[in-house]
Amino acid sequence: MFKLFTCSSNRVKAVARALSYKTNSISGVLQLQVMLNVNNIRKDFPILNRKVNGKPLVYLDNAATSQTPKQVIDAIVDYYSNYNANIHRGVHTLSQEATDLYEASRIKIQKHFNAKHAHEIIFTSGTTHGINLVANGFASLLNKNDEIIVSALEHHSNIVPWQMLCERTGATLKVIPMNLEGELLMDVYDTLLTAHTKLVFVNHISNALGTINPIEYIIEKAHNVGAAVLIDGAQSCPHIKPNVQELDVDFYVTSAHKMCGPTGVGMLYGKEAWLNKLPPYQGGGEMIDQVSFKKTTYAALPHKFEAGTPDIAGGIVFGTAIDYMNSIGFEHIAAYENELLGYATKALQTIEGLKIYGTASNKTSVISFNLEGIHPYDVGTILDKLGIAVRTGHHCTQPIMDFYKIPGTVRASFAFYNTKEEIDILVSGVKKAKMMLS
Ligand code: C6P
Repeated sequence: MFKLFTCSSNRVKAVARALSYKTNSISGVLQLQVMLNVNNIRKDFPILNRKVNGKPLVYLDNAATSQTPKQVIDAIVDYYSNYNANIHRGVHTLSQEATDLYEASRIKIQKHFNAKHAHEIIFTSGTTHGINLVANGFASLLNKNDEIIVSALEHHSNIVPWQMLCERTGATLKVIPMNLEGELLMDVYDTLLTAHTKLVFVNHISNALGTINPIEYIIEKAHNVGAAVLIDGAQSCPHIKPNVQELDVDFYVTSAHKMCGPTGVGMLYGKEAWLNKLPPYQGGGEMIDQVSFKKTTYAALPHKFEAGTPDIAGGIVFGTAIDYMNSIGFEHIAAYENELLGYATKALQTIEGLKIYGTASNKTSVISFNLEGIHPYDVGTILDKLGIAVRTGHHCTQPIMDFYKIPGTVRASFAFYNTKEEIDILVSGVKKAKMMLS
C-alpha cells in the first residue's frame, strides 16, 4: 500500500531547510509529498518478522543500530561465498577482486558524501574509531594555550577522546551549553570562540534528544577564527545525505550500522590537507611505504590510516547499504520519519505524567521520555515483554541526563520501516507499563 503524506507547516519548512530536501510551494502553502511503500520495504528486513516474548517485534531502537535489509545480508554472504581474500596484497584473482570491491565501495561512499577525493574517505571500525583517530592526530599539533570546543549534547565518544587529548596537551575544553528544549545556545558559542580555538566538535544530530544542530553556522563561525571542525554524523547519516564539500567541514565521521550496514565498520571523511597533516593513528601492515630498522615511511592516503587487515566484507557492504538507502531516497526517508515523529509525539503526549525530553523545533525521529515517578529501566523491561524494543538509560550522554537531573530516559527512535501501527502498540505499551508500575 502506498502512503501519501502531505505536511503543511513551518515545522516542515524547518526540517526541509535542515535536511535539504526539495519542497513545492502550492497555493502559497508549502507542500511536501512523500510516496513510501512501507509494506514492501518491510519485506526487505527479515528480522521484522520475528517474535519477541511471543509478540511480533516492534523495533524502535534504531538510534542504537538500524536493522539490516536482505540486500546487505545477501552481499555479505556473496562476499564470503565468492570473494573472500585479503586485500591490497595478493596478485591472485580472489585478492584482486576483493580489493576492487573494497575500493569500489570507498568510491560509492565518496560520492554519497560528495567528498572531492576517494582518498579522503578512511575506513574505520565506526564513529568512535574515527573520532579517536583525529583526536590522537591532534595531540602533536596542540599546546597548553589552545582551546577545544564541544557541545553539551555530545555522546561520550565525542567527549572522552577530547578530554584525553586535553590531558595530554594541556589544552582547555569548553562546552557550548544547551537550553531545556535541547537546543545549543549559539549566542554563547559565539563568545566561546577565540583566537586560541583550534578545534570544534559537535554532533550533527543528538542521539539522546534528536536535536538537529545548526552545523552550517557552527562550521562557518569556527572557520572565522581558524579552527577546524569535526562533525559526528552517527545519527544524521540514517536520515539525511550530508554534503561535506558544501558544508566545508574538515572532518565528518559515521558508522555503517546506523544506516542499514553492518556493525564494526564506518568512515572518517577528512579534507586531504588535514589528513596529510595528521600523523598515522596505528602502525602496522598496509600503512607503510618502506620499513627498515632505521626508519619507516608511511603510505599515501587513505592507507596511511588503515593499518592491518580491515573488516573487508563490512567495508564492501557499507556501499551496498548506501545503495539501498539511496534507492529509497533520503528525501522520502526524512519526510516519512518526520510524519512518524509528529504522530508519536502527539500520541505519547496524551499520557498523563509522561514528559518528553528534547523538544527542539528542529529534530529528527527520536523521542526520549519518562513516566513520572517510574524508572526508565522498568518501563523498558515491560515494553520488552510486549515485544517492543526501546533503549533505556543515559544513552552514553550522561551530561545531558545531569542537565535534566534524571538518571536516564526511555528512548524510542523510528526508522523508515516503522509504521504508525507500531507507534500505536508503543503507546498502549507505555500506558500498560504506567498502570503496572504506578
Ligand atoms: N550511539 C545510541 O544508542 P559507534 O558505537 O562508534 O558506532 O557510535 C558511537 C556514537 C557516536 N556518536 C553518536 C551521536 C552516537 O549516537 C553514537 C552511538 C548509540 O545512541 C549507541 S551508544
